[in-house]
Amino acid sequence: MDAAQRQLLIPEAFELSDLPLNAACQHYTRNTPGPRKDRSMVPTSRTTSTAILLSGLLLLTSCGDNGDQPPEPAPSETPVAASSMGEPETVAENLDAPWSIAFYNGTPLVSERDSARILELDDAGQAREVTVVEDAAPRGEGGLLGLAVHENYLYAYFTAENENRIERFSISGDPGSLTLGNAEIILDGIPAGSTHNGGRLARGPDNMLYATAGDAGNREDAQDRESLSGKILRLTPEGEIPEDNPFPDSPVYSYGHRNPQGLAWAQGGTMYASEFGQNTWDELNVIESGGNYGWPEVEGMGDNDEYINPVQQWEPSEASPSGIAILGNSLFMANLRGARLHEIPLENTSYSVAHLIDEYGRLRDVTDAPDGSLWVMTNNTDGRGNPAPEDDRILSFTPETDQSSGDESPGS
Ligand SMILES: [Ca+2]
Repeated sequence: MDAAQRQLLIPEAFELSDLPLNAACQHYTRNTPGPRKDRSMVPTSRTTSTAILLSGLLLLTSCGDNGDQPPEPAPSETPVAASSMGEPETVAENLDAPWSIAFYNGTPLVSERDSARILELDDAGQAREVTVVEDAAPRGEGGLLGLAVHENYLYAYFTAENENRIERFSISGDPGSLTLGNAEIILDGIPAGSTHNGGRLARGPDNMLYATAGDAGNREDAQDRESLSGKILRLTPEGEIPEDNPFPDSPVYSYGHRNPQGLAWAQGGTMYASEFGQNTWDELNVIESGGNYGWPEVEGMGDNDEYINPVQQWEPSEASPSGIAILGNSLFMANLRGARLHEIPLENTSYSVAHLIDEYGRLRDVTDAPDGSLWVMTNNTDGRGNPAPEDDRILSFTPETDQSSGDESPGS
């Protein structure tokens, strides 16, 4: 863990004593409860756990239903700030089980899981089919999943007949007539299943390609570093193994994951990933090279130093996270079953605010668009939702932060 990460992890938690507790209870959800009943949380070398627990107890003891408590004096400085989402603009509608958004020179490209189509959107939100990924074999949660762009290439993660695979295609042409070149395999042999295919792709700030691979239903594989499932993978743009990967000759960057589906980096390089839990806890993790995130030995927070704890956890009914994005001083997380967008302030990642609860149904992805807005993708047409006539949709929000509590927003 580098200094920047440590700063994010062990931060102003104790400054919560300065926060007006009623205000904190109103706006923030404490999502890092103590250990499960069969465990005892003991102070460990991970100061993080202790800090989170202590700050959790502080709020838990203060967030009852009693609204009669006298107001606390207002602080001179609020340690966390939430955004108001405002009214969205519709970017696109009538998409069919869309999964991911990537931008090529400002033009949005969208994947559809079951049709295996890659679409480009024009300024009016009209979708044009650029291609259908030929080898995709959609089934269950598998199909055409994540997209990413690096230079003049589009990368796609998809479920093929017997595996998950990453391919890339050269892009040429102008908006409205983009054309893809022949498929080039970047990585194949990622185990596939009817569930837990991972599938998010992202270009890191180091210009490497990152991919999330689920455990494909074989949970023990997540701890097997020889297996590609239950991992976050890191490759060069050409599909080679970077020399500074943590394990020799391996694309494995971190392991012990169940079904991670969101990737984002903060200014300064801290890497975040969202992850579906099984029955108990969904996770937001700070990803370290070579880190072991515990699945299937631990779901959510544990007390074993071998495993890196999430910075925050949620019950699946209130989360079930897929895509994440960072805008300004907040991380936003799209949630399927929870049908909401979580905002996690980067300066205190053990807190979150829930936006859009049940307003647009299941949410698959969120991304920071080139115009500085936040695009949110719904996921109601894949058989698990209750689609509105316009679904599925991409909506553009311009979140406004209530209070500034740190540096000027860097923008992104
Ligand atoms: Ca974990």
